[in-house]
Amino acid sequence: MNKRLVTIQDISCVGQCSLTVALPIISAMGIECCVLPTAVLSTHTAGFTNYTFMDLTDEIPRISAHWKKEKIGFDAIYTGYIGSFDQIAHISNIIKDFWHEGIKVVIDPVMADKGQLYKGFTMEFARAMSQLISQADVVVPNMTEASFLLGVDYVESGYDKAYIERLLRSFDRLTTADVVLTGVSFEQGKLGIAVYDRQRDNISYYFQDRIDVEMHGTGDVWASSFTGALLSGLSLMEAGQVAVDYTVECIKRTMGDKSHWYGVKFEQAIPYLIKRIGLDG
Ligand code: PXL
Repeated sequence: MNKRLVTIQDISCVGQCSLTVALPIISAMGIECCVLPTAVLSTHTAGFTNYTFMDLTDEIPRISAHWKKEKIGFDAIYTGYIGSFDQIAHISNIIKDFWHEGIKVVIDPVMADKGQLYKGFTMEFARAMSQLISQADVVVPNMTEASFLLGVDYVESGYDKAYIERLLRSFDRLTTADVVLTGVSFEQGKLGIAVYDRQRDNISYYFQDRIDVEMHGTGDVWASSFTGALLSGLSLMEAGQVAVDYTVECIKRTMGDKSHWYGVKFEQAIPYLIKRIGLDG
């Protein structure tokens, strides 16, 4: 059955993140991937300087109004990097306008990592994002984003399962969504996800061996493959595992090439991803 998704985030023309990652990955997974670009940048903002930026905020309601008129509907809405309060307000309206029974709204609250907000993001923005996630079915923050959404101090390491479970259950006051927390680590050599399945009232974990390199765009690779896997019918945990394993494959294919510092070579691992979700036969 054809599934149609719309992803709402910027297009960074060079840099292997946001739309240039979501569109190919989700399409390769056999899902029709419509796009709603929120801005056009010449590159992403992490490591490049003097990048161009064209804001498309005013186009967002015009584009969605046209879709409404054409009676276009979606099986899922997946949001990533969002640049402003106005964009959050438009996206909130789109989720209301396009909502129907069975739609999956996946919100990746892209705004921070390693204890720090990304360039241009503020605490007020984090508060607005914490309101937007009330409209989600699944939220996929990293540890830093979870802390900003909940208004608690970021803890880098040394926490235990009880801490993670408290953190996940704190989302109950913001949203009824399932939460998949990324970047969880209880021991130095392992890194993975904590999956809070609200319907089953269950929290479970999945880890891979930690690869000691930092690479841009891995959050978007993870979230795109997770969303594609979820929409393909995998459970929350299965989708999370596929996304972790695919992200690791992408990192392995990029390591050792010092010139490739701005993203991961996710394209080369697409055959692996397709095989994992059983679409290769
Ligand atoms: O990968 C998230 C992302 C998306 N879009 C832009 C970014 C970043 C991360 O820095 O700069 C423009």
